[in-house]
Formats: sequence, C-alpha cells, structure tokens
Amino acid sequence: MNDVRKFARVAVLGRPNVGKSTLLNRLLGTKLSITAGKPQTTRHQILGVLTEGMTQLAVIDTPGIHQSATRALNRSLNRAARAALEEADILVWVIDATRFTAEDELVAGLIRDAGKPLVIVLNKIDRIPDKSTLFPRLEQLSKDFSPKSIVPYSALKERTGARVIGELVKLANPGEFVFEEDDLTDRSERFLAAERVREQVVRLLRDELPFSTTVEIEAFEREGNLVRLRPSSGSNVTARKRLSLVAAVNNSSRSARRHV
Ligand SMILES: Nc1nc2c(ncn2[C@@H]2O[C@H](COP(=O)(O)OP(=O)(O)OP(=O)(O)O)[C@@H](O)[C@H]2O)c(=O)[nH]1
Ligand SMILES: [Mg+2]
Repeated sequence: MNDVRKFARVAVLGRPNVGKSTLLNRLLGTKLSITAGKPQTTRHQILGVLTEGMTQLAVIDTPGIHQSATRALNRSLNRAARAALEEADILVWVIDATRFTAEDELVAGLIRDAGKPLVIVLNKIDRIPDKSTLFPRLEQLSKDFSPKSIVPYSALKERTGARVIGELVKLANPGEFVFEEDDLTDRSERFLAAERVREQVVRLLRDELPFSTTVEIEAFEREGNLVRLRPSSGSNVTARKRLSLVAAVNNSSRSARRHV
C-alpha cells in the first residue's frame, strides 16, 4: 500500500475568526493565507498544496461562514465556503474551544448535510486553563458528528500541524497527484502580495476599516531579490478615512514587501 499515491481535496471550514487560516499556514509550514483578529479576513478560497511522501493534500482555506448574509459581499463569502465544501473529499471543521455560537450551529448543519469524512480541530485550547473541561466537549462532538477524529489544537502555539496532517493522510484515497510536488499554491505572486498588503491594512486600521476594502497591485516588478509593488486600495470612505487608508496602504506595502 505504501507505494500507492494518494490525493485528497480538503476544505477548511468554520465560522469567522476561529483560526482557519492560521491552521492552513501551520499545515503548510509557511505563511500563505493572511490572518487577523478580525472576522471575515479571508475573502477568497486559498489553496495550499501539501505533498507528504506518497500523499498530496490540496487544502482549501475558506472565508468564515456567517449569518448576516444580507450584503452582497457577505453572500459571496458564504458561497465561496459552500463551493469548497461541495468539491472537497475531506472536511476539516475548525471550532474555537472558548466559544460555540449560533454561527457554529450554521456550519454544523452544512457539515452534517454534506456527509463527508470529517476531522474536527478544536482550536485555541491554549486559552482553556483547565484542559479537563475539554473532555465532555470532545465526547459530545464525537457523539453529534461522528468525525473520523477530533484534534484538540492550538494553531497559534503548536509548531507544526503534524497531528492534523497525520489524520488527513489516513483519510486520503488512492489517486494521482494533481499538482507538482513542489507547488505551494495556484495563486499568483501578485495576488499573494495584494493579500499581504491587505493583511497589514486590516491589522493597522481594524475597526476604522470599511468592510469592503480591497487592495490591488497596480505594478509588480522584480529586481533580483527585491519585489517592487504599487498597491492601491478601493473602498467607499470619507476623505478623512481615505487619508488614513492611503497611509496604511503605504506603510503596509513597506512591511508586506519584506515577506513576499
Ligand atoms: N489564542 C489563540 N489564538 C488563535 C489561535 N489560532 C488562531 N488564533 C487567532 O485568532 C485570530 C483569527 O485567526 P484567523 O486564522 O485569521 O481566523 P479565520 O478563521 O481564518 O478567520 P476568517 O478568515 O475571518 O474567517 C487571529 O488573531 C489568530 O492569531 C489559537 O490556537 N490560539
Ligand atoms: Mg481566514
């Protein structure tokens, strides 16, 4: 069996802000998806490719599934998450161990209906002082959702995603690799650069930031190891806020540039 290649599409799902993108980065061992302490940071499906020996996992980070789907942007975020769920062979449901909300219930319903192999990651356990309180939670989740496994985890504190990867490798079915073994993502450097700038903008401006802010890279030039970016931001903001947004984009591009 060890010389048979395996491939699986994995969707990372959950309500906003539970740590899905932080988990994806941990699984890949590198920063691909942007993270922030603000809900709805992830705006698109972000594919990370993880090739471990004979197994390739195409792991898709998704926007948090949420209830207030009245705005067009909100609806499109939910659509992106549902599409990933439909295409996946395996589901990873990320739950924040400190809080289970009505939005978690919403995700729970979708996951139950999908009836796909499920790994539950009970994340942020570093914030639970008495770990023994987790046992009844684990038992209840196991009873309610019959997951293949539940991994109590801290995407922030643990160095690797090895335990989660181990569970996913076990669940992958035989199949040819879809990506090259050294592929990390199907996203362009330009997209990733725009995301890094948006991450800095979200982190710097937090509540001041209009919900619909986008970042575009107008110019992307390589000079040896240096990447020169000209980012711009679009959103409906007042002149005063626009000034701080422009300043944040400029600062952000400086700090994002170091990471691209
Ligand atoms: N304490 C703690 N914080 C965490 C952990 N994992 C993630 N976080 C933090 O939780 C916040 C949200 O993390 P993200 O990875 O951006 O969450 P997300 O689920 O991708 O959020 P959306 O993209 O908005 O749906 C960030 O401030 C992370 O640093 C964890 O295990 N412990
Ligand atoms: Mg995210």
